[in-house]
Amino acid sequence: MTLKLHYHPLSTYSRRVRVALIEKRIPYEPVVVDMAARKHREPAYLALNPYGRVPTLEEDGFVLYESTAILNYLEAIHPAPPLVPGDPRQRALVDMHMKLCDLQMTRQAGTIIFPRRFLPKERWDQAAISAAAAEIEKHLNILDRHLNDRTYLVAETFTLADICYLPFVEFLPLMEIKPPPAVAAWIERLLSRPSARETRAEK
Ligand SMILES: N[C@@H](CCC(=O)N[C@@H](CS)C(=O)NCC(=O)O)C(=O)O
Repeated sequence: MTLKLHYHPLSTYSRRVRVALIEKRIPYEPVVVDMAARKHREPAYLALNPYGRVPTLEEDGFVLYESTAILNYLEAIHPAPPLVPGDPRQRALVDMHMKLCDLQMTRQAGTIIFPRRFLPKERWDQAAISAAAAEIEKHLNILDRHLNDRTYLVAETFTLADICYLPFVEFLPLMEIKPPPAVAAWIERLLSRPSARETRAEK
């Protein structure tokens, strides 16, 4: 059984999966998709993932995309060490936070991170960037109240919910968003993990 991960080193969503693979010590074959050369838009890759996005996981003919689905699959096939709590309520809370991360943070972050990383300033949509930043700030204030007396999002252990946020919170300085105190402390905990250091994007 060989796991192949099609990814890009600068991709935030791919980094979620790379972090989980490292945390769980799962061997895999990394396959870099040369997005600068538009390989993700070519028929060979679209045959795997018709949305032309990374990451995509491939395992003996089984193909899975969407980072959160991949995270849940890795948890199912490699339950140890666990990245979700066994208790059904705690597990449901992990799912809730994973969903909220995509709804309240990553979509908005994409509006800011992509142009700031990859486009010249003249092409930035400042109104869209400001609106997205305001939404993220509102969300971080909610998270701050939640994290006030907690180490991680759920059950005092590092879970898939924290992993979902990890690649995105690294870009708060680039987004010119200052995290409130409990969020800042949590971010420091996340980014100091060896799996975070090992997968840090260059840009
Ligand atoms: N919802 C997807 C998002 C994946 C995604 O948007 N990946 C970006 C790279 S970080 C991508 O492939 N973008 C290329 C494109 O949309 O053309 C997931 O969770 O995997």
